[in-house]
Amino acid sequence: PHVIRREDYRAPDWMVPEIALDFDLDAAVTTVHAVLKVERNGSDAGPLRLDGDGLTPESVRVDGREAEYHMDGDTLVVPLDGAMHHVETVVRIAPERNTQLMGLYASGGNLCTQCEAEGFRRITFFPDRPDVLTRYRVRMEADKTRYPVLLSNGDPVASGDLDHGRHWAEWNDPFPKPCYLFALVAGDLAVNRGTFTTRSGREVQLGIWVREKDLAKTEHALEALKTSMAWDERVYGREYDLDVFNIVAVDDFNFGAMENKGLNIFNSRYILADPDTATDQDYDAIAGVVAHEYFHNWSGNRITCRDWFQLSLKEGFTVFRDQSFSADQGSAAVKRIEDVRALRAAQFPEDAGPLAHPIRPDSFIEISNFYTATIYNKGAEVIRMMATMLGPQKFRAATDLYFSRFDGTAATCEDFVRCMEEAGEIDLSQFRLWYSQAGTPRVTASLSHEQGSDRALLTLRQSVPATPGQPDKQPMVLPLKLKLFSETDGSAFGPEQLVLLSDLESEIAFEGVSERPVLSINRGFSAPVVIETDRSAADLAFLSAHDDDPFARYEAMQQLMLDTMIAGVLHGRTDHAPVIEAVANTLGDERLDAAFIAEAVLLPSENFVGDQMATVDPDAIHRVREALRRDLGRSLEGLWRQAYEASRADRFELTPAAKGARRLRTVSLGYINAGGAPDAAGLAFLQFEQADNMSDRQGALGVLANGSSDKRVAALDIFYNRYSDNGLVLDKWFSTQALSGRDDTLDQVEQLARHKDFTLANPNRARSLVGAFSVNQRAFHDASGRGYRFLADQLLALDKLNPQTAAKLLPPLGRWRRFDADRAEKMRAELERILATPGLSKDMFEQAERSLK
Ligand code: B3K
Ligand code: ZN
Repeated sequence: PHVIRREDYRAPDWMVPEIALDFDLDAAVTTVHAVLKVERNGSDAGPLRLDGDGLTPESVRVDGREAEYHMDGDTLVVPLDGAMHHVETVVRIAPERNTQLMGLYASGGNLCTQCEAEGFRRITFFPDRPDVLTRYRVRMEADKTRYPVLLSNGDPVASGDLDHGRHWAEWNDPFPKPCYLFALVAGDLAVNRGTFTTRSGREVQLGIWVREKDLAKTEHALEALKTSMAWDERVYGREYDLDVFNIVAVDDFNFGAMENKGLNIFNSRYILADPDTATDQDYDAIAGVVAHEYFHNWSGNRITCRDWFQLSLKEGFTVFRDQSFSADQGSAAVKRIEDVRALRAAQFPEDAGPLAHPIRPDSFIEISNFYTATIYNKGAEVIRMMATMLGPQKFRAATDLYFSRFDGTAATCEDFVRCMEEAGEIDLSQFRLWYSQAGTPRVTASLSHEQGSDRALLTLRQSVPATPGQPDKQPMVLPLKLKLFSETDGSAFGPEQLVLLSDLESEIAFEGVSERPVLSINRGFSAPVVIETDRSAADLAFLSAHDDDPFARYEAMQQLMLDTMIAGVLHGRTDHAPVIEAVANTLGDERLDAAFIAEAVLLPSENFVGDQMATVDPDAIHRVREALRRDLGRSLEGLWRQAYEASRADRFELTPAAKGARRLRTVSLGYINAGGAPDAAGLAFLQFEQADNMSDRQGALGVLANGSSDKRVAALDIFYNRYSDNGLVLDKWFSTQALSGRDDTLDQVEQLARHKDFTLANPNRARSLVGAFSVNQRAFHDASGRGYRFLADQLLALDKLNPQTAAKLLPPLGRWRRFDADRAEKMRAELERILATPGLSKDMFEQAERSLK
C-alpha cells in the first residue's frame, strides 16, 4: 500500500469554489449528479484529478459537452485546458450495501452520510482533501413516506412534492467548506426543537432528530447544545453563524459523532438519555461530545486543516475546549482526574508501543488509523501546556488572533503555534518538539535538604524514550507546577511555582525552607509526563491528606497504591497498612466531596499497574490487586458501610452532588463485596432491583457480575429481559460481562460472541464485547493464547465488513513486547496470521504491520 508523507504536501492543482449536488435517493440505488465549478490553482497545466472510491462514472461532461476522461485506478482524470470549467459527473451508489459506514449508508431504515476523513469520494468524484473549500448547494429527492425528512448542511432553501409519492428539498450552505464536512440525512425522524439567541441577536433554530420512540430521550442533548453555544461565546468569543443547527442520532456509527457544518451526525449513544437507561457517565459524555462537535464549528469548520497531518490542529484544540467546558459544569478537579485517567489508559500505552506517533505524524497509509488518543488527548495536553504558559489573558488573545487570522482557511499546527507566540509574547521554538517527537517524557525529581539549613535543592532530569523511527530525542519544554510542604504543620513553603524544565537536567534552589520539605510536583498534571520521585510512602500519605491541589492529592494516593501493588508483584509480599490508612483518612475527611472521594479511593487499574512493569504478569497483578481490594474492604468495612448509607438518595437528581453520591455508593458497594461481607451480594442485588436509575443498576450489576453468588445469573437475566429492546443498554450487558474479573470470563466472552444479539455489523456492539474484552488484562492475556485468537478471529471477520472499526480494535495485540516470551510469541503469531490473510484492508494491514515491528 501507498505511504503518504507530510513532507510531500503540495497545494491543489484545481480548486472547486462551487458544487451543485443532486441526489436521487434510494437505499438500493442512489444516483448522484454533481456539477463542480473548477478553477485552476497556480500555473501547472495538469489535468483535473478527481478522487473516487469504488465509483464508476456514468457520464462526464465539461461545460455542457460529453468529455474525454480516463480512470487512473479509482481516480477520474479529465484533461482540461484553460482556467475555469464546469465539470458534471453522474454516478450510482448502493447505500444499503455500504457496511463500511463511510460515504452514504443506511442505518435503521434511514440514510445518512459520514465523510471524514475520506468518505466523500465514495459519494461522488471530487478532490477529496481538506484544503479544497467549496460552497455547496444540495438537492435531494426521495420517497416521501419512507424519507419524509430531508436534511443537509446550511439553511433550507425550498422543498416541494413530486409525482409517485416522491418529494424534494434543497439546502444551501453559504460557508465554503472541505468535502469531509458534507452531510445529508434522509429518513423518518422526529424532532425536539429549541432555539438559541446569539449575543448579537441571531435566533438559531435547533433540532435534535431521532426516531419517534426516542424523542423523550433528547432533552439532555438539547440543553447541552444551548449551554455549549453560550459557553463558546463567553469563553472564546465565538458565535454561531447559521440560522439552523441540526443534530441527527443514528445507531450505526464508526465513532462518537461528526461535526458536519450545521448538521452534526451522532452515534445515538451520545444523544439518547433518560435516568432508566443512561448512567451519569453517559450523561456527562453526551454533554461533552455535543459540546465538542459544536465547538468544531470554529475550531475545525470555520478554520479547517490544510492536510490530514494537521489533524490535531482541530482535534487537540477542540478536545481541550470540551474538557474546559465540562470542567466548568461540575467539579473541575474530578474532571481533570477523569481526563488524566483516560490519557493514561489510552495514550500512554500508545506512546510506549509500536504505534507511537507524534501529534503531528510524518506519514500514514490510512488516515483513519490516526484518529488516536495521541492526536486527540495528547494533542489537548499540548494546547493545555501552552495555555498554562501564556496564562488566561494571553491565551485568549492568542486564540482570538488565531480565529481572526485564519477564519475561512485551511491552516496548519504551525499557524496555531505562531499565534500563541505572537499574542503570548513567548518563544516556542523548543516547545514545538511536542509536535514532532513521540513518546512520553519521563522526569525524575529528587529533593534534598541539609538538616539545619534554610535551603532545599530540587534536581530535575528529563528523558524522552526512543519510539519507532525516532531513536534519539531532544530535551523538551516541560511546564511543571510545584510546591513544597512542611510535614510538621501541613503549611506550604511559598506559593505554587511554574517551572519550565527545558534542559536535560536542572537544579532549583528554594530558600526559606527550614525543615525537610515534601514535594508536590506536576500539580494539576501540568505536563503529560511520567514523574519518578524518591518520595516515601509516608510522604505520599501526607500529600494525599494535606496537599491543597486536589489533583495532587489524588495523584499521591494513586502513587502510594501503585508502589504498594508493584512491590507485591515483584516481591510477593507488601505492606497494605499505609494504603489502608490513607484511604481511611480520605473517607473520613468531611471537607471532601463524594465525587472526589470516589475517584481517590479507587485502585489504579490492572492495565495501569502492568504499564509500569518491565514485563507484565497479568495473573500476579490481578492477584495482588484483588488482595489489596479485599484487605481495604475488610479493614474499612465500617467506613464503607457508612459511606454507602450516607450516599443513599430518596429521589433521582442530576446535580453534581447527586452524581458524586451515586458514584461513591457503588464504589463503596464494590469494596464491601471485595471484603467478603456475607451480605454483600444481597446488598448489591437489592440496589440492582430497587434502583431508579441506570448508574445504580449497572453499578450493582458490575459488582454481581464480578462475583460468584447465585444472584449473578439472576441479575444478568433480569437486566437482559428488561432492556432487550434497547441496543445501547444491551451494549452495557455485553461489556459488563466482558470486563468481569471472574476466572471464566474468556469462556463467557466466546459464548457471548455467539449470542443472538451479538453482531459485528453494529460498531457499538462490536466494541461492547470485543473492545471491552481486549482491555480486560487478565482475561485477554490468558496464558493459553485463546484470548489473542479470539480477538484476531473477530478482527478478520469485521475487516470484511468495516475495516476502519476493525483496525481500531487491533492495538492490544501489538503490546507483545511487554509480555513474557510465551505470550509474546502467541500474540505475534496472531498478528502474522492477520497479515497473511488474503484481501486484508489497508487499514488492518497498516496496524498489523506496524505492530509487528
Ligand atoms: N471529526 C470526527 C472524527 C472523524 C473520524 C474519522 N475516522 C469527530 C470528532 O472528532 O469530533
Ligand atoms: Zn473532534
